[in-house]
Amino acid sequence: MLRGRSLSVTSLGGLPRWEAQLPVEDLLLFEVAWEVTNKVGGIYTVIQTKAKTTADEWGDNYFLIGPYFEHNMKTQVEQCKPVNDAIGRAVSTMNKHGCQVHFGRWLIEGSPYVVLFDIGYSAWNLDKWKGDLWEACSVGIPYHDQEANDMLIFGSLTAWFLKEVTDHADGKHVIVQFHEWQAGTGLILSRAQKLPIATVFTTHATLLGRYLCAANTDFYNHLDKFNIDKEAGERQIYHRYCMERASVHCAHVFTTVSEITAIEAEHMLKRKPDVITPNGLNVKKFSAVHEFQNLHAMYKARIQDFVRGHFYGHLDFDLEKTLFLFIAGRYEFSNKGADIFLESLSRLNFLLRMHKSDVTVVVFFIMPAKTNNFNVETLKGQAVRKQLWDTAHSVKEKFGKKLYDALLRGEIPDMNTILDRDDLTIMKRAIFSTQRQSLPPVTTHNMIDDSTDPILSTIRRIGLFNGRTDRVKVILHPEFLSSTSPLLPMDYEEFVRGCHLGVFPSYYEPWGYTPAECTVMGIPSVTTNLSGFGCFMQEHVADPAAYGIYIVDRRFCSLDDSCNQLTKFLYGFCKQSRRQRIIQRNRTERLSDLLDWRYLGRYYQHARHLTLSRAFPDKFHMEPTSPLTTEGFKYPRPSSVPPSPSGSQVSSPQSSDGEDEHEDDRYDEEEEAERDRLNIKSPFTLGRVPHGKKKLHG
Ligand code: U2F
Ligand code: UDP
Ligand code: G6P
Repeated sequence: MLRGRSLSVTSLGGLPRWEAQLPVEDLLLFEVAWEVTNKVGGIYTVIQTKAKTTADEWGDNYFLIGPYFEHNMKTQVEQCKPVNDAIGRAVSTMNKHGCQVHFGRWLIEGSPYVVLFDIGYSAWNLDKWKGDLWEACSVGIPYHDQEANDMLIFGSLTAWFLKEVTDHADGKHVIVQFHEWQAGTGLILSRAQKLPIATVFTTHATLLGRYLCAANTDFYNHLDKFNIDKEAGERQIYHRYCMERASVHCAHVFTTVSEITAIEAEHMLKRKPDVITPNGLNVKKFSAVHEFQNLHAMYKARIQDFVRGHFYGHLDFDLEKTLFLFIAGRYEFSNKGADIFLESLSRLNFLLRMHKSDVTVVVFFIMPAKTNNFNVETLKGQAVRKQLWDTAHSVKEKFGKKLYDALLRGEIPDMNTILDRDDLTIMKRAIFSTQRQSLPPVTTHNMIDDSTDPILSTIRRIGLFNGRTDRVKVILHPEFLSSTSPLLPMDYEEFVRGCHLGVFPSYYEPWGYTPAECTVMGIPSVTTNLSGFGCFMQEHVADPAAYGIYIVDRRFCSLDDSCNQLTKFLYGFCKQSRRQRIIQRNRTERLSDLLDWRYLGRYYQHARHLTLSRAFPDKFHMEPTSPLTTEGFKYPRPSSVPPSPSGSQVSSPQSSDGEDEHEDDRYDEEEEAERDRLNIKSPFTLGRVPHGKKKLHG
């Protein structure tokens, strides 16, 4: 097995400053991932959101390599001819030799070039490629693991392609960044062939970390105690683990998405990452500062409508005093923290009832599971709501017409007779139709594994059945959201904007895009100190809770204490007035700059510098000089917050009893924002890589 150099971790704060910018016109940059144009999970979000800043910097010298799927190609890619000669030759040579390589522009922001390999079309060569991999690193792949076999085909095609490109690169140096073990075989095979490329391997999670956490092991306290080969073998992922570990050790530069995953990687993969590359987003700022608040109000109204239908016959709670909470993502019950969320909801329900709170909490679980479509009761709810709406509308029309006629005659109509007996009958029948024998359903779909489903089983155990007296109501929507859904026609972004709080108390979360996405939309969220995002916020924000980022401690305390802390956060959130929530949302949104690729992209730039200097030390003998000055960069505590908060409630915006004073608040908040702006330098102005004059080539 080829071994990369052993290097020290470069922490976020201590990122070195390079003397000059890379001469991108003399370089070619490739990023390889299974999720290029192919949405599976978070890596797609990384690549898709980063494309704009990378394409802006690299122009026509930036290419993404991924798998070809007909549907993805048809819907996302515009086919075109490669302008670059080396790429053009590589594509046509491979196509002449029995492959199907597609080239085009990915129709996303930045429209980067993509090279897509048809995996099935090249499967004829699998046995030979298995031999190549065995020769390169003595890793064999069992025939029944189709996914691993597909990854081998993908990697072999990638290495072949890179060979063709480097053979005709015309003096251009090539950097290739491979994401996750799925793309890693390409790296192993390229290095075995000694291709002249500078490589970066980025892991977004480790295979063993994911498996061991899902098995409910006390992972973080036993990091150095696992017999990793045995664990991988017992889970029948030994060959995948070998592919992952070989990729890590073959790379010139190894990176991961957070400090916490760096520690995990050091133990599970036996190499310390060289650079942490935190995940960013493509942040769009609205021209009007309060636009995102208006969007919240608009989409909240849509969620309220759904809730009206879902809880028909049981709408004895005030929707204006109802808070919408949600958890969303892959259905990994304990890794994603759905277990402690449910436990805390049960405690929250108790607290709200005990304190006779008039606040109701409706909690959505958006986690895909196997279903047999929507259930009848849920669909009926929306039909009943629509029927009531239609009844109200037709009675209103009749009423309006009679009123209008009376006014034309110069009369004030008699309100007691303006509605006739028929109208009253229609209305009474409409009300009768809202009677139901059962409680509002806990799930919107017929679940295939209803009796063993972990969320439903826990709900049964804690008894959160949407009863009238429950202040916490639960709705499991076991499918990702879509604007074409007949039930809740909203896409995920609209839904998030309409909610009050995202709750992501994950145990295993290398980064965690969901709370980051909430932040840039100005929606507060709960995260943990075991998620990359949570640790990043802890490092860069002085009082995260004041900014609407609640960080649950899942690392240094017991499960019960974590539940208590989460319950405290939730209860504190429920006690906020509308005014406080508006102020808090404004603060949350102010953190967006920190998560923008325009800022975080620099860590990728750094990794590229580093790999060039290691792969081609004669040409790129660049050594980092002074550290970048992001060290110690922190959003200060908001100016209106008392100096020493002792809990979430205190560090929340100042209390007010009024519920509808938001117009005034905007003024206060603008003042506060202005004061803070004077204190905070935007992260963009800190530690900019200077435009260097120095020539980089040796
Ligand atoms: C990390 O997340 P990943 O997306 O890399 O996690 P994977 O396990 O590799 O892929 C997502 C899985 O979820 C499934 C899909 C994959 O097995 O089949 N899935 C699904 O079944 N249905 C869907 O609609 C969506 C996904 C990491 F864990 C995060 O913390 C990071 O934020 C992320 C990016 O760095 O990488
Ligand atoms: N997501 C989505 N639709 C939904 C719920 C979630 O597209 O209905 C997306 C969400 O926007 C996020 C991703 O799923 O980008 C989950 O990413 P995260 O990093 O939180 O977890 P991962 O699945 O990568 O471990
Ligand atoms: C936004 C809107 C306000 C609305 C408020 C409701 O700020 O601009 O008009 O009153 O949302 O906030 P809430 O937290 O109660 O949903």
